[in-house]
Amino acid sequence: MLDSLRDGLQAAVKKLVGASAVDEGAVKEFVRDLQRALIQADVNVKLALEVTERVQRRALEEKPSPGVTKKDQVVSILYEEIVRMMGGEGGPKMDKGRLNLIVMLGVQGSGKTTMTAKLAHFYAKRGFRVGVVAADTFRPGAVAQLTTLAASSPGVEVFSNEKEKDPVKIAREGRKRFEGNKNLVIVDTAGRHKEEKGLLKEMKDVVGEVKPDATILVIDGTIGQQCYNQAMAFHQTAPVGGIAITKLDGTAKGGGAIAASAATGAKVFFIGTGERIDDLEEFAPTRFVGRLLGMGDLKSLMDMVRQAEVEVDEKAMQRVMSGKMTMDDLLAQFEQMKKFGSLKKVLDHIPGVSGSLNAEELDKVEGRLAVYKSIIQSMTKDERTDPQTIGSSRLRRIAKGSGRTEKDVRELLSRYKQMKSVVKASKGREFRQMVRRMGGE
Ligand SMILES: Nc1nc2c(ncn2[C@@H]2O[C@H](COP(=O)(O)OP(=O)(O)OP(=O)(O)O)[C@@H](O)[C@H]2O)c(=O)[nH]1
Ligand SMILES: [Mg+2]
Repeated sequence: MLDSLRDGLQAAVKKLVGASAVDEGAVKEFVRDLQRALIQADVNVKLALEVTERVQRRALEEKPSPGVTKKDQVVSILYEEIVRMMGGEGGPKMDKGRLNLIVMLGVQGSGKTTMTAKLAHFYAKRGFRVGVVAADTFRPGAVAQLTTLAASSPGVEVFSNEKEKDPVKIAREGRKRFEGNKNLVIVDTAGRHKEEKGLLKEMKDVVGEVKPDATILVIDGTIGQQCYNQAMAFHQTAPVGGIAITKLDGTAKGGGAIAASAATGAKVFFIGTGERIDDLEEFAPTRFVGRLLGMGDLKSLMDMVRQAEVEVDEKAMQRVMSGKMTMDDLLAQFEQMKKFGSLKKVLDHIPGVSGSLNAEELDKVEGRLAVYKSIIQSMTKDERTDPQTIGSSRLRRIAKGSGRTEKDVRELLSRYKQMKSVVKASKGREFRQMVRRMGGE
């Protein structure tokens, strides 16, 4: 599934990661590769340009956080921008304590009836009392189709009235029938040809009658570029609450999912991956994009990068950069480094994007950090702020207090000095090198 988009994006990422340096030229080439990959995968041209434009601007303007290489940063930006374009995580808001109403919309053959049955099954399994309403009076055999599909999920009840030709009335009757004894009602509607104004009007009337909590627009994932315009047309008639993309098991290129969600601002809630009733996946953009980019656990990587970013104390950073580092700052830096230690583990799981610190170096650092930490904790407040006041008698006291040797204390003091000058000289650029020095000799 989604082979074209995945191959295209992965090739672009691979090329970037293989580049000797990520300079402006490399970023621009990366962006061109992305554009090609997105457009070839049916993402609408305007949208592809928009997203790659953002990637380019951020890649050129933003600095990577400490401990993150430029390459990793650029790949994370791409990831974030695609996820953003897709509107983030989500599904319809459901509450078992009330009647939840969903109306399915979509053109002919998009997979509405199948999706209706899949959703009924999905929510019935999760303890909902589900009723479905067959409000498709256009397609011969529509009621039989829905009844047959729904029959494979016990507990799901189907309402139909084959004598009634007005879908609005059927919707009203169905709603009445299920009110009080169901907590989820899904209305399947007719889909005629997409150009037909009648469909949009009928849909508007049904939505007006049922007043659903959410409309779910069903889009055939194999229709490619048309996804965007189709989603847009529906959205202008009745606000689309969420999207279900079907037939992503076949030759679909996947760009449609991105385009439909961008056109409506609505999230993709579900994807259909086959004709069977349980060929349904809840859609998670982070996982979807992670899969596209071929990165297993990219989300946890992102979470850690973000966490590390949040916890960098800006003032402390300023002090460190300007050479006025205290022992407390140093201690805070140590804590940061430990995080990079675990970050490294995540980076290792990602092919081609691993960081440049090796595990042995980090282990050594971690061992020494524990020693240094206990020493700093045995210092007085004044000593921490101004370690130069530590003469030989204080040094003895600190060693004793921390249960470490005087040699350890001297080592820490000399590391401190060394670090202070290194950091000052490089203005923090050489953070990684600094970590290496800490593990030192
Ligand atoms: N491979 C595959 N086929 C699907 C999927 N979803 C639906 N289909 C098939 O697509 C065809 C149309 O599906 P329907 O559910 O009848 O579509 P519809 O939107 O209700 O069609 P109308 O009622 O005529 O507007 C059927 O043959 C389904 O079996 C899917 O996720 N994967
Ligand atoms: Mg149907």
